[in-house]
Amino acid sequence: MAHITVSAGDNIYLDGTLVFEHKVPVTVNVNCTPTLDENGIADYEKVSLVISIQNNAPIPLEGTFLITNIYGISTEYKNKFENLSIKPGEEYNIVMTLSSGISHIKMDSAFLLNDGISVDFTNTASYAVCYYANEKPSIDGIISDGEYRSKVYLGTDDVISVLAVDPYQGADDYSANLSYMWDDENLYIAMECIDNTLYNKSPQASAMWRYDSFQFAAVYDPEEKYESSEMVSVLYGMAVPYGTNEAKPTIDMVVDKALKKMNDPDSGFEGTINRIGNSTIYEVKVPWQTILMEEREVLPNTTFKFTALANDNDGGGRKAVVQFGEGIYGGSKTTEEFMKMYLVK
Ligand SMILES: [Ca+2]
Ligand SMILES: [Ca+2]
Repeated sequence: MAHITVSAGDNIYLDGTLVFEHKVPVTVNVNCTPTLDENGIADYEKVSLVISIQNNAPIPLEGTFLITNIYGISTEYKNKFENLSIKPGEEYNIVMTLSSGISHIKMDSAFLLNDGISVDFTNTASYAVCYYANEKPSIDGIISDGEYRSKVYLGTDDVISVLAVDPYQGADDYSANLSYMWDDENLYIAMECIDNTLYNKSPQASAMWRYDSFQFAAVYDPEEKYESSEMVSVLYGMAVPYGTNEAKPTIDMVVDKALKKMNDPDSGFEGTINRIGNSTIYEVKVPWQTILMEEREVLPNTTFKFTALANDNDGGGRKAVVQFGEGIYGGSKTTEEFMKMYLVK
């Protein structure tokens, strides 16, 4: 609010109060959750996509909700919801049941109010299930058939997973398959990167992100009690130890809030970097002790926040990344953008 007076000498041309008002009368939220069966047991193979349209205005919200695009799902869906009338302070939910295989979803939508105003929205949501390792994988840089129970392809058809700088030439240039599992002691991750040119010899550990390398960050916080900056974040790749000429697999701690340092020789961390044909495979065993910030058990049917990213350099600097969840590339290092993974036994 501002009081404005316009005058010249004794003449007053304007003397009044100007009120600037900005109100978004409608908000849209998108979430993915496992579907509950009739006994209230979560079915992790069936995902519910819940779109909540909230009326924040003091008067009823009337109009049409239009979904213009949903990236990341293959299910047919209804995209036009006409004659909606949402009471003040209330919300209208659209629920879609999707098959599994969902990881990132991006939705563009609009609410067309009956008075002619249109409000546009872009929302993202994620869904991931990390299955229990009934048999421990071997950390050998080879991903055998059936070795991992949870897998996701991070490729060019996904609007969120590939961030490329020109000249990016598609899936053979850079894309990835991420595999993961958990058990009572460890988290297991294998990132297979399809990369036409290997360029991974970093002169020092902290610069590995500029070369072909792998990064991940995690926090076990099912109660959501930690700050968004509290996590463990690491960089894994090939770096040349000081005073030598040969690059070797190296782990560099970027953010470390855990009970035990992952790069301590006795932490229990194991990692392998392997090159097979046009693929580079990063396979790691990460003890929960190097992620947990306090002594506690990691339990099934809880959530775990995780993000992984692989960097591509083909000789001219960092040119592409593939990511699973967000929060590393943008440099924000906030757990709010991580994947919320359901730990399932
Ligand atoms: Ca293996
Ligand atoms: Ca490369």
